[in-house]
Amino acid sequence: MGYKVAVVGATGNVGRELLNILAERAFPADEVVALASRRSQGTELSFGDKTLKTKTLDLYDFSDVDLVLMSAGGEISKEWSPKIAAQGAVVIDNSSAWRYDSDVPLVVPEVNAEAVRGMKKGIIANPNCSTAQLVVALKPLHDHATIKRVVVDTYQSVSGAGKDGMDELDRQTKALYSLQDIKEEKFPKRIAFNVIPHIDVFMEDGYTKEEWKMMAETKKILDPKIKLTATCVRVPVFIGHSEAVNVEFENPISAEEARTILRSAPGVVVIDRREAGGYMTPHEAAGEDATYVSRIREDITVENGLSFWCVSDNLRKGAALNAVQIAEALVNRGLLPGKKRAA
Ligand code: 11C
Repeated sequence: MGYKVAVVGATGNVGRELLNILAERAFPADEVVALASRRSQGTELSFGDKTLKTKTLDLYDFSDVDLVLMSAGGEISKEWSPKIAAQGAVVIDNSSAWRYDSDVPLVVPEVNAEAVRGMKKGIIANPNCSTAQLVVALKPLHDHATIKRVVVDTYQSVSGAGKDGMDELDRQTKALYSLQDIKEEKFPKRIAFNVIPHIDVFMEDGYTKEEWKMMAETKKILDPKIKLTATCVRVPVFIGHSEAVNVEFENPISAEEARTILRSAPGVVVIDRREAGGYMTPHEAAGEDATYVSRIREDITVENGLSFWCVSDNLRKGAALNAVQIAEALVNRGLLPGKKRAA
């Protein structure tokens, strides 16, 4: 018997990708239901070679659902995840609503799959996209040489801000080419042919929430002793987040050792030839599952330091793929028993 799976927020960027990935990876589901707000009722979505008609979240009865993949934002998750979990389904939530709750595991399977066993509220959190790819690359290096401090600068695509973000880049680019006025709606400044050093709200200390999330989530997933400082920047790329990462270790590690370690690390693909084009860009990572690492080199200004470049599809490893991998980790550990349903 397979599971009954509901995808909440199914019409969004990540929701659609969740349906794609469930189908691609042949997740053992007998039934997959697409749910969204009333506005989207009836919207047709692809699920493998099938078409699903979107149903309304408010009206849905979750009593025979085993697994809910939630990607409908923090407010909806705060309201619905506990209600759904109380009916016995496991919720894997893509928002930031539950990530920092000590009773909710925050999981990147390549890094801390066993943390799923710590689920106490029936909810498991998926990290922010910029954190997911970073910890996949850092984990094997941390195991080898113990990370002290990370300095990361991100180059984040507009799809991280949802479909509205993608539409704004598209609209502004067309307007520029046709000499029309540029309107800023989703982003605080023009994003077409520009970069914006601001993602999510500002915090009192001058960091943005996106930067704070990278720090807090890396500590929770990988190691609370790691110090991390981030500068998060929106760039005019549709899909794929990039990161320039500088790491200081307790113990020596050469660039060649790091390359060898990363080559056999789960979820990582090293593309690192020291020549024009011998590195990965977000355009090439879009639609792919891996976290790509390039430009690995020793930091000549510090003892035991490395710098590298890291790229991944923010809608896949940064969100939907990671959520489905968490579901697979539950299945593989017998932690998603499945409800008895009438035949
Ligand atoms: C962005 N990383 O690129 C954000 C999107 O906490 O899940 C994901 C926000 C989150 O804008």
